[in-house]
Amino acid sequence: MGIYEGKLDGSGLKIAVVISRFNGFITEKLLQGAQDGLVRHGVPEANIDIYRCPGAFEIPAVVRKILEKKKHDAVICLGAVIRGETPHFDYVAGESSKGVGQLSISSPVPIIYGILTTDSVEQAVDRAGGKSGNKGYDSAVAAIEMVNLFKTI
Ligand code: INI
Repeated sequence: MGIYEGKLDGSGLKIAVVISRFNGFITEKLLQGAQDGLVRHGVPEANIDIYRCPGAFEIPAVVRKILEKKKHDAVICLGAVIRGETPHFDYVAGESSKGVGQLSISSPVPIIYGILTTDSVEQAVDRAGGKSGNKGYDSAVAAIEMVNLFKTI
């Protein structure tokens, strides 16, 4: 019997972060959390590459280009899709999660889904450094764990 799990040691890892500008007052907080989580777990600041794109819809395409370059140990996706009065929410949230999900299954390196999909601005604020923590920080920790888990498989 073997039990395999990833250590939370980010030393030497090279991480790509894809962040969308839409709802930037939320996504910038997620980015701060992600940078904090990476650096606190040993990822050198110089090894973090940040890629900005317009909205969550564009995130999967950026991830695909990053994967082609084979330069990173993991890719973290950060975005905020907040439900409005229009059905746009469902399309954007659906396409971004489907796109990132599909890439993640076939990717040789872990891809982390740190895209908030919330019913209200308040719920997004809660998850971007508010009372429910910071999903960016959580995504950083998940990325490091997954990279190290992959190494054991
Ligand atoms: N993009 C988001 O990241 N979050 C949203 O809440 C959002 N809403 O609600 O419209 C959003 N739309 C823009 C979309 O991601 C694309 O950038 C745009 O459609 C251009 O392709």
